[in-house]
Amino acid sequence: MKKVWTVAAMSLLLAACNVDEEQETSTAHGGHAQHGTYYHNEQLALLPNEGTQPLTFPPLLAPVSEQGNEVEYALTAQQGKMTFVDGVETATYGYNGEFLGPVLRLKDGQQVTIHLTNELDEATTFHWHGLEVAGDATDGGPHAVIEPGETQTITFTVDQQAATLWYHPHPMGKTAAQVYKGLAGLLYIDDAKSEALQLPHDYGINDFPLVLQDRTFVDGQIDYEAVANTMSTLGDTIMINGVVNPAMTAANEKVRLRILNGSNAMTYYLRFTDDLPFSLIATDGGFVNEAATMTTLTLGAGERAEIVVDLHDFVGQRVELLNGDTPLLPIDVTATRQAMDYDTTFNEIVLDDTLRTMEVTKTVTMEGMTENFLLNGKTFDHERIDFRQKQGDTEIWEIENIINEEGAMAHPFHIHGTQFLVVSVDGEEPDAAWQGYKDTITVQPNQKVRIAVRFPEKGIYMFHCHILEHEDVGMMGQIEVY
Ligand SMILES: [Cu+2]
Repeated sequence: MKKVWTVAAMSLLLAACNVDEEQETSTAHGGHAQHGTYYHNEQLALLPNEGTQPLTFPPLLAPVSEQGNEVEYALTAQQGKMTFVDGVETATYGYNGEFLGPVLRLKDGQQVTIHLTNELDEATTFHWHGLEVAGDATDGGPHAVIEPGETQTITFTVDQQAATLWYHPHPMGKTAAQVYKGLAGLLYIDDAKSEALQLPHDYGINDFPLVLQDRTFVDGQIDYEAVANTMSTLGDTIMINGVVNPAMTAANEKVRLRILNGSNAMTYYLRFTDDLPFSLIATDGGFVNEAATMTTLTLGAGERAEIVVDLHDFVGQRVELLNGDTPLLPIDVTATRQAMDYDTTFNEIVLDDTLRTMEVTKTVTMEGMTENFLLNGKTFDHERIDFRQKQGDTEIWEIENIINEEGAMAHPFHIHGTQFLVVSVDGEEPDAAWQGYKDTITVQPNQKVRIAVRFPEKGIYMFHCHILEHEDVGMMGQIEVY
């Protein structure tokens, strides 16, 4: 048994407070918090979902043009209006709509052109989280600013395996507010293998996107400045795909849930009623080798997972997706389809001895809980290049979440422009949840994680904490890939 400081930041309604306590716990591997250790405080922040609104699914973005392998899209960041609270019009942001954005569905090998328009009153960027593209304006980091009224066009060739990625703004110091107001969308990559696999793939029928977010409404408004908390802006209200108090209906078959933690700061501890087992089939960057049966899954801010859950035995019943013990999403099961047998073998990821025994060449410490959020003891400087790495080379990075005088909390560590493999967690094999390609890992206090990182493209990329409040105050560094 190892002693770990368990410290979580919570905000309940508008009040925020720190909770410090020390607990005996075994080491949490692969982001799996043991029951009752890291999340009890965060859970307090979320009200149970009453399931009063039908869940909707974002539209699939239609291309502006498509010719053979070349496809062209247009995305506009704009202001909008929604009704979340009865009788109140809420000012929002959205992509090509009032709130959130459409699903952009690309295929491996496609030559893609996207016209990016900013119709907001403030500067923004369009970042493709998890997409392996050049680290220039294409990646959409804080350097790739698009001013109000401007349109910029990016082009790239999709060169990565099938995965559930996402897009969101990344302007320096403004990311948290813009995402909170509604700028986020899903980006699916399909490839020949994913199209051939036997898996639920009917969008909105048995293959459901779930964008998990939390908000605190102030007089019915999404007022980021009023609720912002540098430690972590945690809401009291769950919102899925932009729907407050959602409930969904599914047939009595195996359904696929593509889950994005699109929250600013919240970590979700996902499970189903009565600990119904489910299969993890994909992580951030693609399919896992073999479907992994589990009953709980931890998803920090920015992380994704694809799971398949079998609803065959629940006709006429309500199965609930939970966050710890709090209802997140009721699923009403109808008897309209039959459960099929699906593939359970997907990928051929090899974590060989070469990777396991390679020396660590880059180390990143993460620290901070209340005020000073630091990577390697520093805050972001756009004129400082923190690391350099050669295009195509694999290097072992060691990410450590250290405890300092402020305390400590879990930090989701994200690197742009790469899908990496977790080599070890505190010297041991990662759990199933971290055995696929990842671009974001939620590292617990005192945890040390080694990852094998390779950048297929060149440019300057960000690496940062994906708690957006921490990112905005500079818990971010830059790597130049040459
Ligand atoms: Cu952080």
